Amino acid sequence: MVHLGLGAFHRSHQAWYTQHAGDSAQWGIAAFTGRRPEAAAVLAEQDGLFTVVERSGIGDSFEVIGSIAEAVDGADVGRLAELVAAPDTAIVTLTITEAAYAAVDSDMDDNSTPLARLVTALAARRDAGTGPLAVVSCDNLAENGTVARQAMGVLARAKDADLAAWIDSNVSFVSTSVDRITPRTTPDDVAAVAEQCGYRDQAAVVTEPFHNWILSGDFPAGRPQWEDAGAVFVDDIEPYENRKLWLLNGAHSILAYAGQLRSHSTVAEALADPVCRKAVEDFWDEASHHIPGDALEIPEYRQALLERFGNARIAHHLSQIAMDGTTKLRLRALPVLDAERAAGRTGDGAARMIAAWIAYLSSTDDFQDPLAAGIREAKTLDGEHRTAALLALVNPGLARDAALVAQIHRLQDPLAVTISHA
Ligand code: CS2
Repeated sequence: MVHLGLGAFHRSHQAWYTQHAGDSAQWGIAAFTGRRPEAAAVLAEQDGLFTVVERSGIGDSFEVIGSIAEAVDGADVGRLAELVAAPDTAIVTLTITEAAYAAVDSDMDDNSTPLARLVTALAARRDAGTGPLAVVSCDNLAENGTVARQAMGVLARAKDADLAAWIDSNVSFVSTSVDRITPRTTPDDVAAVAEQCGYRDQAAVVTEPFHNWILSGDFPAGRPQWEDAGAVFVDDIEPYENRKLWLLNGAHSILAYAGQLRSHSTVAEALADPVCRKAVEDFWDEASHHIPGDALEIPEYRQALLERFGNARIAHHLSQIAMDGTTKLRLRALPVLDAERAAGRTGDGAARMIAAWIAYLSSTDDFQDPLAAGIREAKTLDGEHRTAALLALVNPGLARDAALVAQIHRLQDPLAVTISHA
């Protein structure tokens, strides 16, 4: 397997699942870095080995994971092409961030983005004649396999029409819903492993005991028996994706923006604030109208989320979740807002997530977003003009809807949240 986006989440999720597959001895991962190229050297020095610390509310357990066979700087497109072209390679998994799927209209040949690099590597596989394989998106997007296929299609067509046709008939794009709360590793985490295990592990990763992986699609060149580790293969992934993206990730975004406005720094702290918790539950009530039926056990799922978010032994920093808001809100707030308004309701719960983002941006200049330049420009405006300009970055249609602009503007004042729900 080849992986793009070697970070904490890959280590606690796909690498962990592969280690726990019944046939794990037959598989190894060559993992390429994304935003943090230094991660490759750190892991390479440890022969790819690292510790997964499962941190529950009452204690830690430690396990060394050996499924990463090679860790490579993502800029090494030569090595990527060689490995993707190799006959033994069956799967390419992706954790490249939600924003990376939108960034496909940049210069196609410069190999600076993960998907452009993958197109180059797939050309090498076509030339080598090593046959079909699966590309498995593990980013928090609805229908992420389809989104990956479309983005790759745009890039491949710009490069060479034959390659686009080859990808169409040889690459299976698998959609997946992934879940395991895994904050970025901190020096304290490294120290905890040193103390408990007696060795220094710079690539250790702290995660919750919970893990979930739902997959839908074909693996023409085979796959590890991930079901042995709890992965579930389904025909229709959409309800699972929506449940996870809206209930978990949507709540995270509310907590990230409203929580920081109210001076909290972690998910557990924000959830313990009744104002933030009410905002989350209001949004969940709205979202639940649009997730089908009993099979998805929404009340149990919500209860489990409250417990997972409440695990204060995991310091999940709101600042990490807050980044890339324009992309995340499109996926987490807009579908619920649209569905609620189409049903003749206000959508205040979803609108409040967007309002909290705007209020948060108004309160800080320290944010990260693919549309940061546009955000800085919008912030030079005041009042409803600012609200409209920021909404336009999420979706231009929102900004043209005067009633919605006024609604979201009104919901921004965190005091308004307090007064209406206290
Ligand atoms: C979070 C996710 O940072 C974020 O946007 O919402 O990383 C979340 O922790 C994971 O999807 C949990 O599976």
